Amino acid sequence: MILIAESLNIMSQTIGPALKGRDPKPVQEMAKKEAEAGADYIDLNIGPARKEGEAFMEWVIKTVQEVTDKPLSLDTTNLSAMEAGLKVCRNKTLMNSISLQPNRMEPGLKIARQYNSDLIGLLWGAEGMPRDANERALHTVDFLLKANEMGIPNENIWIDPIVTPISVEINQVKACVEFTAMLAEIAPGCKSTCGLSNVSNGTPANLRPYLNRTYLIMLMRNGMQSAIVDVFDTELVKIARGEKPELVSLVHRMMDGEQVDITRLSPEEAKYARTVRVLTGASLYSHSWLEV
Ligand code: THG
Repeated sequence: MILIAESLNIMSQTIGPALKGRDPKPVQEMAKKEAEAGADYIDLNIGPARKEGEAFMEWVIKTVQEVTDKPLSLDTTNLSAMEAGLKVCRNKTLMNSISLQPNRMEPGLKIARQYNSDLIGLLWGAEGMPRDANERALHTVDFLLKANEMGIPNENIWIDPIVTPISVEINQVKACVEFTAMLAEIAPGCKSTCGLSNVSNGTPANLRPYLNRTYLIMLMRNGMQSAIVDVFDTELVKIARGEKPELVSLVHRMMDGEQVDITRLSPEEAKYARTVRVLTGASLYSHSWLEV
C-alpha cells in the first residue's frame, strides 16, 4: 500500500497559517515528520489557489524539497499552478488531480503527458459526484479512453473513486468499496487511490481513526493500492504495512457475512466490529456508533 501523507494542507488549522504566511520552518518540520512516519508520497494541498497560484506552488515545493526526497503529490485545481509545480519538482510527480469535467480533463491530460507525470483520475463528472459504482465504472472507461488516445498509458494513471463522509451518505460509502473491486478488470495496469479521511469527516475527532482504519482494510481487500492518509495514525500505518493480520481477518470475515458475536471480542476488536457494521450499512451511523 502506497501511503500519501495528507497533512500539508491549506485547510488545516495547524499548518494552514504557515502555508498562507510562507513560513518555511513549520512546513519543513511537517514534511520531515510525515516522511519519518512512513509516507511514501507527500501531498501538497494548496487548494484552488486563485491568487498567485504558480508562485505559491513553487514556494511549497522548493521548501519541502530542501528537507526530503519523497515524491510529491501536487494537490490543486489550478492547472497553471500545477504546471509551475511540475517544472520545479526534482523527483517523479503525481498530479492530484484531473477530473472528467468538460474543459478540465483535456488540458490536464495534456500537461500530464508533457511533463510525463503520473496523475490521479478523479471520477468527478460533468454532473458532479457519480451516483453509484456503475457510474464510476463508466467514468473510468471514458477517462482512460481519452488519456490513452492522448498517449498516456494506464500505468501512469491512479483512479480515485471519491470517498464521501459516512455522516452524509452510506450508499456512497458502499459504492466506493464495490467499485474498487471492479477496477482491476475495467482498468488493467492502472493504480488506485482515495482520500481516506474523507470517510470520517464530520465525525467526533477521537473516533475518526476507527472509521479510517476499518475503511482502509475494506478498500485494501478489494484491491485499493494507495491512499491519502493521516500518517501520524500509527495503527493505520501498521494496517497498511500488513502488521495487523488478526484485525484484518476479523474485518474480512465480517465482510463475508460471518455473524460475529461482538460480546465475545476484546473491547478494542469490538470497536472495529461495530465500525464494520456501520460502514457496510448493517447498522445506521450515529456519532455514538461505538457504544450501540
Ligand atoms: N482525493 C484526492 N485528493 C484529495 C482528497 C480526495 N485531497 C484532499 C483530501 N481529499 C484528502 N486530504 C485530506 C486532508 C485532511 C483531512 C482530510 C482529507 C482532514 N483534516 C482534519 C480536518 O479537516 O478536520 C484536520 C485538519 C487540521 O489539521 O486542522 O480531515 O478525496 N485525490
